[in-house]
Amino acid sequence: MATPMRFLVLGRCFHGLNHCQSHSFQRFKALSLTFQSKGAFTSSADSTVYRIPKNRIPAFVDFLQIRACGGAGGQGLPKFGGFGGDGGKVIVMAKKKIKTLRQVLQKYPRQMCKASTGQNSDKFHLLGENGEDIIVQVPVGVLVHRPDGSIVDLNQENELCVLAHGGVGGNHTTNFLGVKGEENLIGLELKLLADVGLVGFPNAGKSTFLKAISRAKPKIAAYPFTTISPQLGQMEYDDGRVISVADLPGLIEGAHQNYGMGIKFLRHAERTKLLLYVLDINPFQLSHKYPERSPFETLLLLNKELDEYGHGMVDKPSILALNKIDTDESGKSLARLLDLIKNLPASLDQISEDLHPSHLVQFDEILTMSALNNDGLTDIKDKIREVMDVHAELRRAEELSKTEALSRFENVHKEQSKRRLV
Ligand SMILES: Nc1nc2c(ncn2[C@@H]2O[C@H](COP(=O)(O)OP(=O)(O)O)[C@@H](O)[C@H]2O)c(=O)[nH]1
Ligand SMILES: [Mg+2]
Repeated sequence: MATPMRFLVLGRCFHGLNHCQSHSFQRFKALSLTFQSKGAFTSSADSTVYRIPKNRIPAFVDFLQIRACGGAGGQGLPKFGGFGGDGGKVIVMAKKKIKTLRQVLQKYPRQMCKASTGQNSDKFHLLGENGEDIIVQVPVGVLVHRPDGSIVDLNQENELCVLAHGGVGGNHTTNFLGVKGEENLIGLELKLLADVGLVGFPNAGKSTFLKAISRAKPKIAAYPFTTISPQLGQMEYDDGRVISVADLPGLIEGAHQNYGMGIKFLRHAERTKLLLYVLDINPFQLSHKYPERSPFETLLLLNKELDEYGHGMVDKPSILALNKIDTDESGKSLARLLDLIKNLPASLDQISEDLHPSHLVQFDEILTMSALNNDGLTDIKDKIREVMDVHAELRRAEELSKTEALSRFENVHKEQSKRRLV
């Protein structure tokens, strides 16, 4: 069933501030949300590190503030012209073995990293030794927000960035006094690096799918918001290839307008190579406050939410998985839905305008499955791989043609300058 279809959606995002049980947790969230909406935070506004209370560490930490203090320089010895050692630096380094920011928080519970001071000069050691650097190991995929607003992306093993330089050791230019080290408030933001992102409204069967195709053990239940933090799973193929899948929970109608918490997790989908839209083929009602939506309306709404979020979500390679086909014994519900999808955009006329996304997603494949009964999953796995490879090939060809065009241009340019010389 390979019906490529045009679907709608784009815009700005807002972040929801809710589901906070305590004041302190609220503050942490507010902080991380301020930072999310600003894209960076200023050192003046956030002069104190917000400490995550030890008894309330969230299961999934995707933003962490750290105070980084470079070591002070050691004192020089003016009498003998001795130099103090330089203070140590605080460095952050991406390491594959570190999987979460929670691990970083556990290692530095005070959210403070202080490098050691340079050694003072004395008459036996005229040149004081430099202070030791501190290397904070973080997961690959962390973005470092520096106080000047710049962002450093650590997406390769061993990539590093200096958070705070140490002070210079005392010497003749400093009157032999050691200089204080830098003190910076740094934001560490984790964006998961997964190949595939699962998007869908609550109860669609995302966690069930993730559990069925990987060894991940997400919580599954027949009520919305069972999964409250992103879950990662590895999907293995017979030839040994592994594709990682992230379940991004909680998208709901109006998420981009501050409802729910789903949009907060969408940033983890920004780096995925493919989005798998999981849609229940049965009508869906989040709660009595919301109207019941037909599967087609739910699909449009999902498209709309992703469009409003922006960041090119609707332009990503995507597959639509129509789930719970086991519940549709007569096949009527599925047939109706496919019919509506096939007749887009004409079928939009039957739907209220406020559900229309402004850009329709272009699905590479539309497939059916029953995540619960393991039905159709092999097909989906194969298609995911195929679509990812086709798009990777297209990207490569695009880049190649760009470089070729560039080198052709350079050759012409060289020829012309030669002619001018003659
Ligand atoms: N009949 C049926 N139920 C399913 C299927 N997939 C998921 N469910 C059920 O739908 C409910 C919500 O599933 P879950 O995976 O937690 O949804 P999520 O909120 O999208 O993660 C659970 O009760 C699942 O057992 C399916 O293919 N068929
Ligand atoms: Mg779930």
